[in-house]
Amino acid sequence: MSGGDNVNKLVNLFEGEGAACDEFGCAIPGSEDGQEAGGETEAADSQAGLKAGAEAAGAEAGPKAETASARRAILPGATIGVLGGGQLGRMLAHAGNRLGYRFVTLDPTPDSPCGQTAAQIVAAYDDREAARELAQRSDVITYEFENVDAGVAEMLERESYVPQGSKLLYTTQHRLREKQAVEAAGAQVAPYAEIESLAGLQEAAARLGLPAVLKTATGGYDGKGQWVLRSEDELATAWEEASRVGTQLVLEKFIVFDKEISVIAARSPSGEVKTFPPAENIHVHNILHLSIVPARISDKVRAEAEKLAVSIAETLGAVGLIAVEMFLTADGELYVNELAPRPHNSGHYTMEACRTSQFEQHVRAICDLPLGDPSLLTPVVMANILGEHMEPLLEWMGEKDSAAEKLGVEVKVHLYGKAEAKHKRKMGHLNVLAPNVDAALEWIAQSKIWRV
Ligand code: AIR
Repeated sequence: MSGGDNVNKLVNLFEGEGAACDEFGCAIPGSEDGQEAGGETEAADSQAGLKAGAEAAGAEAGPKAETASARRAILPGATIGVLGGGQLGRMLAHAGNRLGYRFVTLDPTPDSPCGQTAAQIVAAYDDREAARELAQRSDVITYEFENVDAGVAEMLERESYVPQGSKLLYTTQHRLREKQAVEAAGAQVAPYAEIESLAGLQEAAARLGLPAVLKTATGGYDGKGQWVLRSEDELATAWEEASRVGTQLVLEKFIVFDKEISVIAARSPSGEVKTFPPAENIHVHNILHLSIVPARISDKVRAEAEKLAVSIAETLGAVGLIAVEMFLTADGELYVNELAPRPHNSGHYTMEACRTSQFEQHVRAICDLPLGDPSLLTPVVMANILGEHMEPLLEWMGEKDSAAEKLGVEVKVHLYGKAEAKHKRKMGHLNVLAPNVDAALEWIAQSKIWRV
């Protein structure tokens, strides 16, 4: 299928307003569907699906179809291309497959988590030819992590259809740009300073006060590229290590928080916005360990956190999901820590606990379908499974779990199909559905899975 065909296949539903564009990513899983994406059959099916959609759109599709502000609904049967082939893409593909979409992912690792469920182009993220092939084979393109090559995303935006756009990706790939954007949306961030030298670090540490966190402006996640500085003696070593990474650096004042929470908002090109219930997040060694929902926060904070996420999604013109991580201080102040323009680990709880999962919502948003109801169906705690937890997890899976029965919890297992169970690598997660979050936390405390 050619790029021109892709455009022709899109259904134009004009709303008169410009489609705000910004970008993220998601990828795909598994083999349960036995899907072989790519190929002729897929193209034919895809066209049939879109044709049906075009007919349904009826008289609304008219001369305005030529305008740049056209809103395009991508209907089931179409193929969604995903830059990045990790677990986020995998779960995105699972949700999208159920709706009738096909997926193709671009990832350098053969048999990637997403590639096990979708067709895969095995190539580096900055391989422009491979990216063009992805565009040829897709009706719409999304991304599943921020560190995809911004130049490639921008090229794809120009040459194919990337409803998220590359601008939000460009913003969130860089901590300084991200902080400025959050401030522009009227939200608070921790006091920060750009660092260009050891002297600059010393000056900023004196001004902001210690403890503080030195972070690389680009490239870090799950605690990678971060140095917590507690005393002046640590500055020189941290500078030496951090400056070797070869990216700009930011020093942030350490916010003494009561809780870390996150809200995931979804926004569609037509401007519909919905938020998922806030999650209360517990990190261990900078990696998310638990998301507790409902978060143990006041109704006032809950409402404020949701309002803030909506404001950020709207001000930044996000399309698809945007996760907003926040610190909540003891006196009720919220500080935005980080944004992620994609499905987020702290939204995995939605898979069984909400009427619509974050993955389905992302598909709906980028395809400009009406958004699903994000309401919570049950209390839940999501617990991550890292490489070191795999052995005890597999052992537990073969056993009858009387603690779960006693506590009235139901444990849903999600594994990502990663070949190597490296220490601290995210391999899967459990959604512990429970009558209340205390029962779920009790089951986790009794389990042997996280005792390693
Ligand atoms: N990811 C993206 N940003 C943060 C996270 N956790 C997901 C994406 C990406 C995968 O982690 O799905 O593809 C990479 O995981 P790993 O274990 O290969 O580093």
